[in-house]
Amino acid sequence: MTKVMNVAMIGGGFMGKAHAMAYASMPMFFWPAPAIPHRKVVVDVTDGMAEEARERYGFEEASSDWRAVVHRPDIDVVDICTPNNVHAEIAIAAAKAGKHIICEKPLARTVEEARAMHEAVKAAGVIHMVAFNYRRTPAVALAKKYIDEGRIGRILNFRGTYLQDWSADPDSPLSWRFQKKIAGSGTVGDIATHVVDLAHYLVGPIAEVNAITTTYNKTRPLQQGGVDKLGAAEKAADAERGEVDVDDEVVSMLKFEGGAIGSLEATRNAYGRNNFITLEIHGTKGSIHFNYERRDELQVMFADDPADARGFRTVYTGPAHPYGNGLWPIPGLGIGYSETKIVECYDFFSAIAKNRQPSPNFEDGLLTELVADALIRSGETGLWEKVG
Ligand code: SOE
Repeated sequence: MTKVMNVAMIGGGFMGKAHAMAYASMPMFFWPAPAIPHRKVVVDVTDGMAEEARERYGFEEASSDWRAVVHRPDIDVVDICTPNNVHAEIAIAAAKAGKHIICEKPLARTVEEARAMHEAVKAAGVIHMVAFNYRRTPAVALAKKYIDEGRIGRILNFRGTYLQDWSADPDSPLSWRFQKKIAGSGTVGDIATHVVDLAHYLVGPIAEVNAITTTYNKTRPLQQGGVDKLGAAEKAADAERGEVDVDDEVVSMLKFEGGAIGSLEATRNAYGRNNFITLEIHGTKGSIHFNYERRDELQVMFADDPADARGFRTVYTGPAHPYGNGLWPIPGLGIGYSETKIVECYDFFSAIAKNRQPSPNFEDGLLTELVADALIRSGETGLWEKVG
C-alpha cells in the first residue's frame, strides 16, 4: 500500500488552488506515487473562508487557526500558500513541530527571515522545498539535461525575462503585492526571483548584479477585501488611493560565479505580455531558447550540426524527456501551469520518501533572497553589488 501523508495547507487563494489540484492529481500522473497526499486540513483567515476552501478544494477539515494546526500530531506536511509576511513565522513553527514544509515563493520578505527559516529547518531535520515551479516545466528540465551533458558547452551568456501586464493599469488595486510590509519587495520578489531561480538551476550562482529598479505607479486605489485577484481585480479609479512602496520593474546585468555573464528583466507593467518567461543561453557548443508561453517546446541549436542544417530546432517535450514517464504519452498534448505544480508535488513527496532534500530547498531559497537583496541595493546605489 502506498503511504498516505496528511497535508495542512495554509492559504486558500490562487496558490492554494494550484497546490490542492496537484495533491489530487499527482498520483494519477506519477504511479507508483512516492506517497498519497491526503488533503487533511485547509486554513484560511476566517472560518467562513476556510470552510469555502475546504468544500472547493476537497479537504477533510477547515480551520482559521494555523498555530493549532501545525502542532497537530496527525499532520505530516505543512504547505505555506499565504502572502509573504507570514512565511517565516509559519515555517519556523512548523519546523519546530517536526513537519516537512513546502513554501510558496519568494521564501521570505528579507534575507534575515530567509536565514532564520533555513536555520529552523536545518535544526529540525525536516524536508523543505520552495515552490519555484517553473524549473519543473519539462522543457526547462530538458535544457538542464543538455547543459549537464555538456551538449551546449561552457555557458557564456544567460538572458532571462519575466514580463507580465496585470498591474500595468494604474487603477488596478493596491493588493498586498504593492506593500513592502507584506510582500518585502515588488516585482523583484514576486517574479524576478523566478528568473534568478532558473538562472541558478541552469547556469549556477549569481555573484554580482548591476540593476535599475523603478516604480511607475506610486499610488493605487485601496482594495476592498484582502483577496488578491491579480489580473481579474476590478479597477476602482474613484477610490481613495494608498502608497506603493515597492518596485514595479527591475532590469539588471549579471555576473555568475562560474564566469558567465547575463541579464535579467522583470516587470508586471509590460502591456501585451502575460506570463512571458524567456530564457536564452549561449554556450561554446550551442544555444538554448525557452519561452513559457510556448512551454511544450525547447529551441536548441547545436553548433556541430552540418553547415546546411545549422539553426534552432524545436523539440516538443514528451515521454522521451524529463518527467515524461508520468505526464502525457504523446508530445504536444499540452503542458500547463498545473503540470508544473503536479511535477513539483511529485518531486517534494519523492524527496520525503527518499529522505533527501529536494531542490530548490530553503538553502536555495535563501541564495535567491540574497540575489533579490543585491538587486534592490544596486537599484538604490546604481553600483555593482555583490551577492551575500
Ligand atoms: C503574480 O505576478 C504571479 O501570481 C506570481 O506571484 C507567481 O509566482 C507567478 O507564477 C504568476 O504570477
